[in-house]
Amino acid sequence: MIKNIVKNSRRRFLRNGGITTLSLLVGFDLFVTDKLPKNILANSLEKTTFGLPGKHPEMTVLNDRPINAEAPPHLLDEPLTSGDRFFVRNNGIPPAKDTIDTNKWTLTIEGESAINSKTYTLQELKNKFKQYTYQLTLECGGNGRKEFNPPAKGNQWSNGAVGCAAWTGVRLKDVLADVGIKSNAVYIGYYGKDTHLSGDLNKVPISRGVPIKKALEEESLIAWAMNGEDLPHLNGYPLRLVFGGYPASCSGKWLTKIVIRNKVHDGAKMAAPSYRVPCKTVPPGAKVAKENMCIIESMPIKSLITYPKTGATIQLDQELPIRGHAWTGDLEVDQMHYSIDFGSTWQKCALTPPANRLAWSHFSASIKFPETGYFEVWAKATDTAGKAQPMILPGWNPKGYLNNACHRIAIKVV
Ligand SMILES: Nc1nc2c(c(=O)[nH]1)N[C@H]1C(S)=C(S)[C@@H](COP(=O)(O)O)O[C@H]1N2
Ligand SMILES: [Mo]
Repeated sequence: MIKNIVKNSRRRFLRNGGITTLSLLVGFDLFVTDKLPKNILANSLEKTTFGLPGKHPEMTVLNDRPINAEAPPHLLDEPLTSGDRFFVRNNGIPPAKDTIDTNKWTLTIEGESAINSKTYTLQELKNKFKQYTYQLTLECGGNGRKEFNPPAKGNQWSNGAVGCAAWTGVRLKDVLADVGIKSNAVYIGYYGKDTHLSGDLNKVPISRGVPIKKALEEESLIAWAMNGEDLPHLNGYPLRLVFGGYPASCSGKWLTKIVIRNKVHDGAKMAAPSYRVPCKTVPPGAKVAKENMCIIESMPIKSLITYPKTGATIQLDQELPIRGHAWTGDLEVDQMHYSIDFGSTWQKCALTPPANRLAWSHFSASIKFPETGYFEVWAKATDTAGKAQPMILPGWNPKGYLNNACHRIAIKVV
C-alpha cells in the first residue's frame, strides 16, 4: 500500500512543479541532489507524503498501519508545534473518532500501590483539580533511527519525530494524591483505548510508564488540550499523559487507566528490547542479551534547524538567517553553536530561554559565508552538564534509539 502512495505522491509532487513551489515557501531557491548525506536530504525528496486526517499535507508518512508520520524539519519552524504538524507514533489502531464520547470518557486509577481505586469522568478531572498549562517537548526514542548502521528495524524516522506544544490538563501528582499512593510505589503504567493490530481485543498495543519520581514532577500532566484546543485525534484525543523530556512512548494516548505499581511496570513494550538500550555500550551489530538492556529515561541534548530548508541557495552577498529549537531531558540547554566548516570551528547562536522547564528553547544566528560553494550548516546544543551533541551517530544500539547527532542542512552559495 505504501508503495502506491509513494508513486502517487511523487506524481503529485512533480505535477505541482514541487521544487519551484517549495522555493517560494522558504524564500530561497532550492538546489537539489539525491546524493546528499542521508540526514540532510529534504524528506520530501526521498519519502512519502499524503494527506492524513487532521495533519499537514507535507507530513511524511512512514507507515499507514499503524499510522506513523513525522514533520520535515522546516514544518517545525513555529515556536510551538501546532496539532497538524505534531508527529504521530501509533503502535496500534486508535479508537474511531466517532466512537469517542467525551461525556462518557473515564480515567481509572488503581494498582497494588494505590491506597484506593477511583474512576473520574473527564469533567470531574476538569472540575476537581487545578488546571495547568506547560510547554513540553515530546520526542520519540527512535527519532533519527534511519541513520543507524547496521540498520535497526522499525519506523525509519529522520529527525521530525519531535514537537513542543502547550499542554493543558491536571497534574498527575494531584490525581495520584487524591487516590492515595502507598509508600512502596515505584512506577506508574498507563492503558489507552487503542487496540492491537491483530484485532485481538485481549492484547494491548502498548502500556508503558515512568518511575514514580517522574510521575510526581510538577510538569507531569494528564492533558486534554494542546495549544488551547482539543488534542488531535491521532495524538490521543480526548485524554493523554505528557511527560516532557522522557521518551514520548511514556506519554500514553487515549488514556483510560493508570496503575500505581510496586515494581517496574510490566505492561506491553516495557520488556527488553523495546525502548531500551544496552546498559553498557556495544560494537555496531552486536547481539545484546535482554538482561543487559536498560530502560531509557531522560532524553539526551538535541537540536533541529527549522529554517531554512535544507538545500537553500543564497547569494554570496546575502546573510543567511538560521533558526531552530534545542531541548533536553532532565537538564537544561546551556549553549547553542553552529558550524559552516564541518565542525572545524563553531560560532555561538542566540538562545531564547524555554517558557518553562522541559520546553524547548529557540536559537537563531545570521551567517555570512566566506566564499561561494557547497556548505553545510551544522547545529550543536550543549546541556548544563557540559555535554554537547555528537557530530556523528552516537552509540549504536539494536533498536536504533537516542540518535542525538547534530542536525545538518545543505546550503549552496552562488
Ligand atoms: N495508547 C498509546 N499511547 C502511546 C502510543 C500508542 O501507540 N498508544 N505510542 C507512544 C509512542 S511510542 C510515542 S513516541 C508517543 C507519540 O505521541 P504522538 O503520536 O502524540 O506524537 O505516544 C506514545 N503513547
Ligand atoms: Mo516512540
